[in-house]
Amino acid sequence: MERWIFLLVCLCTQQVFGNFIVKYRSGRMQKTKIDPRQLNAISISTEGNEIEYVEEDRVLHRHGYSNDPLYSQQWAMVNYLNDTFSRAKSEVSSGAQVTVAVVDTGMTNHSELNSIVVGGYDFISDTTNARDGGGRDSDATDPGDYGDYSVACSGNSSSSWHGTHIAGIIAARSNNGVGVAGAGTNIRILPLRVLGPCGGQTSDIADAVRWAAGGSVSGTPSNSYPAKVINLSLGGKGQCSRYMQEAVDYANSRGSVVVVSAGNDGSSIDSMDYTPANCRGVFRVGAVNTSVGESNYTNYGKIVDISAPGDIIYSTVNSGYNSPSGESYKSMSGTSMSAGFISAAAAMVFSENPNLYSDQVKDILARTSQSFLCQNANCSRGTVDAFEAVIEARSEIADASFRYDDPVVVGGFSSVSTTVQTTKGGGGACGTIEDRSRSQKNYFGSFLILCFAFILSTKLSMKRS
Ligand SMILES: [Ca+2]
Ligand SMILES: [Ca+2]
Repeated sequence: MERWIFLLVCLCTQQVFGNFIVKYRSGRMQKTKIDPRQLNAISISTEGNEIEYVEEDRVLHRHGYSNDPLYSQQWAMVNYLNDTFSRAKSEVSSGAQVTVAVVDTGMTNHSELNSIVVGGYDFISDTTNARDGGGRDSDATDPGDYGDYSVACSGNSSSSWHGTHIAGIIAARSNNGVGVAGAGTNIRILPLRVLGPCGGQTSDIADAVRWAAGGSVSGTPSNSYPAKVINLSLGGKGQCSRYMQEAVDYANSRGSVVVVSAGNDGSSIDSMDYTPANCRGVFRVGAVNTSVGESNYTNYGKIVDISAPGDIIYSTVNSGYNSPSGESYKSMSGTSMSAGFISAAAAMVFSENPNLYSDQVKDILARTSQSFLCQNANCSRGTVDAFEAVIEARSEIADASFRYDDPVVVGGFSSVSTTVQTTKGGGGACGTIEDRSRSQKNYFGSFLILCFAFILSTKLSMKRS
């Protein structure tokens, strides 16, 4: 008897689940939840007003959802600030193309990136650290930053594929039925190789920044793809080098935003010299975790401009342990990843409004950022809201005289030095503190184990009862 009542309730409620559009010949439209089987009743009740057609009142969703199979694991796309990056991508879908320079370990062959990679250059001067048989050249391919007998300075036994990971965060192809979705769109990636197994020399990194912005560097051909955004997910302790400061100043004068990760020491960089985050005119990025709270490893301080997702970020890599092999995916954590998200957001602001000056772009990103749970007294100004930034950019009028309120000024938190430094840490790519390589298979394995444990516990409890 109870089962029949349940079935009856189901049938009754089923009738009101659908929404329908009833269009009358008179032109009138009526919304109804009435089951189509009762349409005769409607027709009669409207006193002969003839129905032209009836159709389901379908619910449509905004664009920005993804058919990329790893998308559900990209919390920074799916769960962060009401999927702000996906919404921003929808807003700028018809915007201008923007070049983002990824100054990092170089690039590997990857179907999620190949079609958007342009130009590129290898700026590593030291032939041992270069691991490609020579110094600077036009091939930005990442041969791997693993440590071995020839380069004992590396702390990594395996290669990080850090540059490929950052590029994927910024702009991996979306809705192509493969892998992940990048945080940005309308982006071309200019890969510039500066980090080898032993990190990278400041002189090489600074030259890459200058060249990325369209400047000339002795011994290199001109750059056909000047970058509006330059991503530096790297750093090391020390004062801002004068040579680096000159390169950053030049990039800013050409209208480029230089995005720099704040580092992963869990320390205040107001009191600890950490570079190039302490250089004047860079845009410094800290990390937030999956709960949109300050990540426990992130550097912080008044000089940190903005925060972005940094924990467990899925992106493109290579499957090779040492040398490149096939394309792959894995998650990494760190302010390096956060910088990638800011570069994507900055690129989309430029895409929406290509006339804006770099100081305006930084200001828009900082101004539209959202508050987050801060463990320390001096967190960044907020965590990035890419959608709000893009909307704000739409109505902003280009202003060459506008100056972003940079917390690092001449004679401020740091001074410049003439020492050329080697930036080391984390296997060359400082900013990555964690490497949680998990294949889909591993997730499926964990799922099976959980299911098995659940069934077992259910059977055990059933036996007891
Ligand atoms: Ca080389
Ligand atoms: Ca994809």
